[in-house]
Amino acid sequence: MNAPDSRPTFERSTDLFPTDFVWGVATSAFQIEGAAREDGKGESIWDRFCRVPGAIADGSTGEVACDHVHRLDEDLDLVAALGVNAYRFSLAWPRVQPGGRGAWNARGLAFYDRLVDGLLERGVQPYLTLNHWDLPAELQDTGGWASRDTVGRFVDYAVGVADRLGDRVSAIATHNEPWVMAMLGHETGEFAPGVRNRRTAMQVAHHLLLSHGLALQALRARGCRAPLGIVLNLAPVVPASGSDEDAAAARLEDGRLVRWYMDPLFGHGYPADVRAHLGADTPHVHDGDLAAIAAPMDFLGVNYYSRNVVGAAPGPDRVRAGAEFTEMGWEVYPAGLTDLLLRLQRDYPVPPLVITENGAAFRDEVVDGRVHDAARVAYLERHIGALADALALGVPVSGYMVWSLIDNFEWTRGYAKRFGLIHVDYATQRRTLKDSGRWYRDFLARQRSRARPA
Ligand code: IFM
Repeated sequence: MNAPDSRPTFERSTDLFPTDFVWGVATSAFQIEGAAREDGKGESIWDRFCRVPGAIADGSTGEVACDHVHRLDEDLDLVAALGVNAYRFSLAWPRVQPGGRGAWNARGLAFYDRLVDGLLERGVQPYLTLNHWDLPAELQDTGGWASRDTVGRFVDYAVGVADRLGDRVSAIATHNEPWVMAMLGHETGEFAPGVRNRRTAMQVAHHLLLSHGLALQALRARGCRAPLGIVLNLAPVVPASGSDEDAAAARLEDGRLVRWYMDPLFGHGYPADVRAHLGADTPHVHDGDLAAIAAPMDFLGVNYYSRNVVGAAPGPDRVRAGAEFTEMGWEVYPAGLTDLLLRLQRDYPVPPLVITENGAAFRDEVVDGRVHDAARVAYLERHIGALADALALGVPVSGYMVWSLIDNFEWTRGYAKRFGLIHVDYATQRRTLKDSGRWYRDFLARQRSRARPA
């Protein structure tokens, strides 16, 4: 009989991860790069939006951010030192094609050549995202994502990038979180470009999905061999009480957040209940659009932070009494990741799933050269444990990436919210590995040691 395994549950459950599991960290261009007006880069809608008085909580911008463009080698060394085997980053479209159409910027493309080659030299797989929100401002001037013309511009951009980098990257995601771009950018107007119109928001969501599907078709026709997919922000949506009203509100919110994207991506078209709710705000869909959106994907990226608790009327909910919250005000709810993954597998013929973002903002301070972010360590450990649970139940998950490699520009919250495994002192640009970064590094080393023959 084998001796009982006396290791802690977390260690035992993480034995489940296959030795070729993709472990990574993630960032996005606008949030870290800086160099906003250098080397021929064009203006993005976020460059513009940051100048709107009151738009960003601390009045900050992405002009310098983590100064990543000037510190590329140092930052890639930090990626490698964590022992990850993948790094997810995005291209700033206006850095490589300043106006969003026509001429390409050789210096911008050269930067991403260096980034991709630098990862490969360090044994790290590049996971490329084409659009993490920073649309060229010139395209906004001609209607932005509300205009069907932008769909074609995006497909051209995707083909140009894939022609240049596609042979060296391990994955290409078209868009990051279309829900955010559509709803926060065009319904509530909290995010760039700051439009407040539900009809426009739903048309934007449709154009994002359409451009995703057409880009996949175009890249495959071009012979691009990198696995292709999209990244969605998803969450289990839970009613705030047992009332019928709250159940109906949660069902509708699930429709707007999850089914509005998942259903058409997997060939079911837009959900009827949400279309009925939207009425005249339902987007205009051309013949053939839904077939294009349903182009088969090689992977689906899932960004998970928390569950959504939804009630028919605003007010406190009992569901989360006693819960722990991050600095973003998001509930720490690891079981939601297991629930979500099981639900995706149950309801859709999903391709391999990659957790493309998971992480938390906490109030971090450097004390004697260390950042003791025990709450983030606990968050990561519990979520990786929840992922192991999903794996044990047979969900096809092939990767997990922490958001984020490094503290960065947290959109309308400015620099005050810190998600990094690495702390940034923005006055000096000094990087300090947090305890969570040490923890992840050591966890990954243990994962690697399992891969070696005994
Ligand atoms: O920082 C963002 C990221 O850009 C997209 N997903 C959520 C993160 C935390 O808010």
